[in-house]
Amino acid sequence: MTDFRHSNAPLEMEVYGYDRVVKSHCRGCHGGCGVLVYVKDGRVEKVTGDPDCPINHGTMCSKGLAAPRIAYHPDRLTHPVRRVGPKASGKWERITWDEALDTVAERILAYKEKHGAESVVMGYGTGRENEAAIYRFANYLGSPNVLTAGHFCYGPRIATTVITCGSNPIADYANNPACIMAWGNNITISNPDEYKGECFSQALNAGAKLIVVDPRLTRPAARADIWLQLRPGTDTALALGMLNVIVEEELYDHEFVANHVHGWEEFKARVAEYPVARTAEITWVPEEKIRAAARLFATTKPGVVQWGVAIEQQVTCADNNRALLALMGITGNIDVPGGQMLFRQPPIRNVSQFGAHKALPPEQAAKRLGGDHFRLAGNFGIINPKYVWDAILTEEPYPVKLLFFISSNPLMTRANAREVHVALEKVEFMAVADFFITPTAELADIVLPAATWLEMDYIGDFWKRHGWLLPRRKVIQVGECRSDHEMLNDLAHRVGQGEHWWDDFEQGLDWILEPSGITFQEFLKTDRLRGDVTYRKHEERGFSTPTGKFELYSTKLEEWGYDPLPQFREPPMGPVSRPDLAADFPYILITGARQPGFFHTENRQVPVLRELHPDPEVEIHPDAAAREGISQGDWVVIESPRGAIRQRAKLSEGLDPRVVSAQHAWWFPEKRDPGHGWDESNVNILIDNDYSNCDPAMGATSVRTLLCRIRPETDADRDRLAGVQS
Ligand SMILES: Nc1nc2c(c(=O)[nH]1)N[C@H]1C(S)=C(S)[C@@H](COP(=O)(O)OP(=O)(O)OC[C@H]3O[C@@H](n4cnc5c(=O)[nH]c(N)nc54)[C@H](O)[C@@H]3O)O[C@H]1N2
Ligand SMILES: Nc1nc2c(c(=O)[nH]1)N[C@H]1C(S)=C(S)[C@@H](COP(=O)(O)OP(=O)(O)OC[C@H]3O[C@@H](n4cnc5c(=O)[nH]c(N)nc54)[C@H](O)[C@@H]3O)O[C@H]1N2
Ligand code: SF4
Ligand SMILES: [Mo]
Repeated sequence: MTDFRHSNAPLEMEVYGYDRVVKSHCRGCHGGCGVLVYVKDGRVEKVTGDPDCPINHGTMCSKGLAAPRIAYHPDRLTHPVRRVGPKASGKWERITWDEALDTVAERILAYKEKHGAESVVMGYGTGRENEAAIYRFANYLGSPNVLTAGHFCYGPRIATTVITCGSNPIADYANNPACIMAWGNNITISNPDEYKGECFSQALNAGAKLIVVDPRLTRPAARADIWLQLRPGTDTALALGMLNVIVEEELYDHEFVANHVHGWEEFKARVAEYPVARTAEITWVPEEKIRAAARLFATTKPGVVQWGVAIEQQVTCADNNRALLALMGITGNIDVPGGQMLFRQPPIRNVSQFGAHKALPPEQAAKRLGGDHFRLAGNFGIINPKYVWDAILTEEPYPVKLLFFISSNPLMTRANAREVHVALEKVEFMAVADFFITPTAELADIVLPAATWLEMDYIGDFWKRHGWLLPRRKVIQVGECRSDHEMLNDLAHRVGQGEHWWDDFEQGLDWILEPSGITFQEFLKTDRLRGDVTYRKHEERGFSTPTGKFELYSTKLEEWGYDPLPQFREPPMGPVSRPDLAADFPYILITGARQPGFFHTENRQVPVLRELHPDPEVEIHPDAAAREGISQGDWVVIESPRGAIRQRAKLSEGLDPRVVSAQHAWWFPEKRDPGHGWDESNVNILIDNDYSNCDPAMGATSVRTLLCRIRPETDADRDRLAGVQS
C-alpha cells in the first residue's frame, strides 16, 4: 500500500483502484484540513486526511469525510432557478446562468439608480472563504452594507485584538503550550478558525495542563485539570477575578508589564473591583477554583487561551475578549514560542486589499446602516442584522430593496427569526447562492447553484491568522454549479465594475499571489506557503496600536466614548437583571453548542450525518427534568417571552440544574413543504434581537444568555408547533 507519510508527497498520485488521488484542502467548515481526494470513473469516491498537512496531520471530521455525499446529493441545486409562484410557493423554473445573472444585475443597477447603492445589501454568514470577493463587489458598487455574522462571531475577535495588540493572537500548538485555557470553546467538535482540535489534543497528550471555562461538561472539560462551570454570561467577571489574583499575588510578567503595556495603573484599579469573593458570587464558581485556575495559568509557561464564540455572543462581547487578552498579555504569553502568536502571512495581497475597502467612497461609508451606534463594529464595517430588517420593514433611514445572500441561511441563524421572516417576505428582490434550496432560499426570486470545495480552485486559508496558505484544487464539476468567486466576477462585469475584476477569476488568484512572485498555477505545484515566523516582534517595534503598547486600557474605546477597561455587566435577560421574568421563565437558556455532523443549518439532508443527530435536542439536568415531569427523549416545549419551539430532552448531569442548552439552526429538509419546518425547532424564534440585548460596542446579539421555561409537549402543542394532524 502507498505510504503517504512522506513529506513532499506528489500533488497527484496513482493508487491502485482509483483513477487519481488529488491533494486538496477541505472547506466543509471554515476550512483548514489538508486532504487526499480519491477519484474513480470521474467521480469522487472518498476523501481522507493528508498526513502531511500541518493543520490536521491526516485527521478529518465527519463533515469533511461526507463531502462527496454533499456534492452528489440528489437534492442539490445544479442549475440556476427563478421562482414562478408567490414567495415560499416552492415553484421554480430552470433558467440559464446568463438569464440569472442578467436579471440580478438589472435589479442591482435599477435600485442603485433609484434608491442609491446602499439599498442593495450583500450578505454572507460564517466564514466560507468568499468574504473578500463579496466585499470587493459591494465596495465597487458603492454599498456600505454587507450583512454578516461578524457582529457576534469572529468579527469581535478581529476588532478587539486589533485595538489591543494589532492582530489576533493564535495558540502556537506546534511549539507545545504547557497550559491551555479553553474558554467558551469546544474545539474538538467545532474545529474552528485556525488550528483544529487535533493540534489541541496532541498538546494535551504531550502533557499540557488544561483549564476549561464552560457551563457544560464537554469532553475537554471532562479531561481538564480544572473545570470552571460558570454561570453563562459572566465571563468578564470571571476573567477579571482571575486577573485580580494574578495581580495581587504578583504572578504577572513584570518585564512585559513594565515595558509593553498601556494603562497598568488604571487596569490594576479595575481588577481590584473583582475580589475573588465577589467574583464567586457573580459567576457561581467557587473561590478556591478561581484562585487555583489563575495560579495554574499564570505560572505554567508558555500558556494559551483557546477562545471561542460563546464569549462573543453576549452583551459583554468586547469586554470578554479584552479581559481574555489581558490574561494572555500580562502573563507574558504574547508572541512567544508555544504561546499566543501574532503570525504573519507570506507576502501576498491580503483579504483587506482584495476586499477593496478603500474603493468605498467616504460619503457611501457614512451611510452604513447603524452608523455610529455600535462604533467598534462600525469601524470594521460590521453591521447588526436588525438594521437591515428594520430598513426593509420601515424604510428608515432609507429603504433596502435588494438582498443577495451568498452562503447564508439567515432565517435559521439570526435572532428573532419571525422578524427575519417578515423582512425576507417583504424585501422587493432577493437572490441566494447556495447548494440547496433552504428555508431562506425559498423566499428568494432567483437561486444560483454554488460549487462545493471539491469543485473549485482557491487559495485555502487566505483569510486566516496562522500564516499558512494551502492549495485547493478543483477535482470535479457538478451540473452547472459555479464557485461564488467566479459568479461574482461575472456579475461584476454586468454591473459596470469589470475594470476591477478579471477576464477569468484565476487571474484574481494570480493578483493575490503576485507579491510572492508566483502565479496560481505555480502555487498549485506546491504543498503550501507560510509566512516568516518571528517571535517577540514587540521588543523591536512595539505593537500596532495607537500607543505602540499592548493596550490594557484602550485608547480607541476611550475615543469612541466607551469604557476603556473591561467591565462586567449583567446579561439583560438574566435572573439578576429580570427577576420579574425569571419568576415565569426560571431557566437560563444557552444555545448553539456545536454538533459534530452539522455546520449550523447544513448537512441535515445527508443520512450519514443526520444519523448522528436525528432530532433537535435540548440538554437539561435530571433534577430539573424531574421537577418539570420530563424524561429522557421526550419532546418538550421551550418557551421564552418571544415564542415557543419544540426539541427533544437530553438529560445531562453535566449542566447546572438552573441552565438548559438548546441546539440551534434546525430545519427539516425532508419536510417537502416549502417552509421545511423552519419555525418548529428554530431556537432563534426565542431570541430577542433588540439593540438593548446587544453589546454596546460590537452590536453582538446575546444568544447565549436568555431566560426560558420548559415542559413536556402535549398533542395540542405538537399540532401547533409541528403542524402535525392528529
Ligand atoms: N441561536 C444561535 N444562533 C446562531 C449561533 C448560535 O450559537 N446560537 N451561531 C451563530 C454563528 S457563530 C454563525 S457564524 C452563524 C452562521 O450563520 P450562516 O452562515 O447563515 O449559517 P449556515 O446555516 O451555515 O448558512 C450557510 C448556507 O450557505 C450554504 N453554503 C455553504 N458553503 C457555501 C459556499 O461555499 N457557497 C455558497 N454560495 N453557499 C454555501 C449552506 O448550504 C447553507 O445553506 O449562525 C449564528 N447563529
Ligand atoms: N461541527 C460544527 N463545527 C462548527 C460549527 C458548527 O455549526 N458545527 N460552527 C462554526 C462556527 S461559525 C463557529 S463560530 C465555531 C464556534 O465554535 P465554539 O467556539 O467551540 O462554539 P460552541 O460549541 O458554540 O460553544 C463552545 C462552548 O461554549 C459554551 N458556552 C455556552 N455559553 C457560555 C458562556 O456563557 N460562557 C462560556 N465560557 N461558555 C459558554 C458551550 O457550552 C460550548 O461548549 O464553530 C465552528 N465549527
Ligand atoms: S474540520 Fe473542517 S476542514 Fe477539517 S475535515 Fe472537518 S469540515 Fe473539513
Ligand atoms: Mo460563527
